[in-house]
Amino acid sequence: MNKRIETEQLVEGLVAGGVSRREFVTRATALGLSLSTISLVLTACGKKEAPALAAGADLPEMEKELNIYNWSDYIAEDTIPNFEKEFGVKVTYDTFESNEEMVAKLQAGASGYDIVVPSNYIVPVMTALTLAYPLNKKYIPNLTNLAPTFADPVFDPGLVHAIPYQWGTTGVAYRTDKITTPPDSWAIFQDPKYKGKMTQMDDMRDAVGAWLRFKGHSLNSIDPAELAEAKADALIAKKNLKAYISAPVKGQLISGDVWVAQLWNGDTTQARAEQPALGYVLPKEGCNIWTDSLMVTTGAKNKRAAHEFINYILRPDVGASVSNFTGYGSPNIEALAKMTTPIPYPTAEEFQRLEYYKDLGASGQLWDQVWTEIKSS
Ligand code: N2P
Repeated sequence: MNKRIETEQLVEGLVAGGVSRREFVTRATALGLSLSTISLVLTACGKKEAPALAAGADLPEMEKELNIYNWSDYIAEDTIPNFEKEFGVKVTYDTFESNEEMVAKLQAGASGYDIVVPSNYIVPVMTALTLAYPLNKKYIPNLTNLAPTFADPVFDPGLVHAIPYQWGTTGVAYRTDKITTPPDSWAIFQDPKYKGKMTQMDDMRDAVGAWLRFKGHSLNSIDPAELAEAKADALIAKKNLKAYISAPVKGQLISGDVWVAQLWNGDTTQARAEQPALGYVLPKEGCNIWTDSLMVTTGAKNKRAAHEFINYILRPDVGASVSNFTGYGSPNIEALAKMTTPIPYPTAEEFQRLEYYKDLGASGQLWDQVWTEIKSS
């Protein structure tokens, strides 16, 4: 059956009540609908099967286990062992490479994860999908350590579901011994001189967003003509790319298999510890800034331990040690003061080149289509 007709029938089933919300999410995901589209439809159809969760409910005594699902290379080596020792909690720790991978795992059900780490634009989507548990602030007194910029974020006003963990940018990492003039534009990926030595992120928002900015458009554009233009530019670049790959590209930058990679600032800093000939630039056309947050899942079996972990991360010394390892900015103002190389929040001038992702709403479907066409051609 044609995808459009199947999608329409699925939405009709949801509206008529023949298709449950859970079944809708499973089938819509299988049809390739974006998370933002799914959440938009669910929101429009009300939340009958998922009554609003009581915020601020009292939690039981500390549990003995905690299951965390975080981005790779995104915590200091001693953060988890120290928590386990101090609180007598056994932590199971798994990693993911993209927001989509993480949400898909939760939607599949029974993941067992108590804490996950979504990026800003995914927080409202997860809230609409009722995957996020409303936090009880009484168990998180260290919240007062958050810098004012992070204390009431647009993606979660009042910090109801998500507590800022790290922030960073998605720019360009390059080997300073191979590319002697710092690349100042996304145009580098279209230069055949470095064919086979370059990579872009394996992430729809990053890979397409770069080309939108390249032509002076917003990273959040939903204009079909602008997206068609971005697709054309992405395809010119694709001829020169070795792969679409995210965090794991670090090893290839270190070895010299890759010379130029679209990458996050902190992961570049981590790679630089092993390969000093690594630079990082924010292209002049602009790029993405993001905030990732700690979120307790609705299905968490260890909610008290999850709250305790968030409060622990918000300690100044723990926050500083996390950011010293990851190379990312800390939203914790007390931690910043203790960091070896504190990363200052961007100035207003720098912000003119930076943009946060926003949820794409129903246009997520158009983006999905553009990304699928880029990857398959
Ligand atoms: C972890 C970097 C994750 C940041 N390696 C993506 N928002």
